[in-house]
Amino acid sequence: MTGLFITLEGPEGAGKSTNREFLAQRLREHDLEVVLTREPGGTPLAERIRELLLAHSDEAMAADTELLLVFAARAQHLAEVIRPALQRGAIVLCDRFTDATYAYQGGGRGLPEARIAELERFVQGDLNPDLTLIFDLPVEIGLSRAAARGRLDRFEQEGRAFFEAVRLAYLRRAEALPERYRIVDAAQSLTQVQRDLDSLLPQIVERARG
Ligand code: T5A
Repeated sequence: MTGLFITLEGPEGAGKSTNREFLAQRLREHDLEVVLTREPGGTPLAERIRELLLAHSDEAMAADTELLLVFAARAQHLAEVIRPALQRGAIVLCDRFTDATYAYQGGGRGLPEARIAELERFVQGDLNPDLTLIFDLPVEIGLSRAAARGRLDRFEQEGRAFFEAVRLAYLRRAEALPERYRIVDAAQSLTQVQRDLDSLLPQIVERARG
């Protein structure tokens, strides 16, 4: 694999989608090939699994079903989009990846980390992000940004304790592996967040050029 795999993570409404576009534009100004994608989703089949995951339903979804659906979508996304892009040397900018599984299914739903790690090995082998940007912000700010956008999806309707656990799980992962993670203060104004991203740009460009 010669490309660069960058993931954007964080709780609801942290600004991942907004800043994914911004980063892609900046990297393209350096004549780098950027593939923008997201999870769950990123291929037609994986987007259909995303719909199942986010939709409200009369039947409660078991936590293990949720976990397996997330990894089923990921297997498809890796095969169809991520691995081919990395193999041809592109930068893959992915809105959420397996850190989200550790945060939401692990932290939020309380599933054992070892179960997630087992599926991670099975689906990804030794492929992991080269760099993960965690957009961190207090839960209430993120939820109010998400709520301002309209109807809440199945995850967004969870209570505050769920999202506090999600945030904590992200921060713990970043603390355990500081060389892979950068924490971005997403509670700041968008202008300031993007200034912080600009300051990370030279090292990303350098790594992408290998
Ligand atoms: N999920 C996902 C799992 O449970 N397990 C997994 O393994 C994976 C991969 C969908 C859900 O799936 C779950 C987690 C999620 O609940 P998603 O669509 O990526 O994943 O989830 P969301 O977090 O819901 O996406 P959002 O669109 O809500 O959040 P973003 O992308 O972080 O935020 P964004 O950029 O859309 O911004 C939200 C609003 O805030 C404004 C924007 O303009 C926008 O209106 N905004 C700011 N306002 C003020 N100041 C700033 N700095 C701002 N930045 C953005």
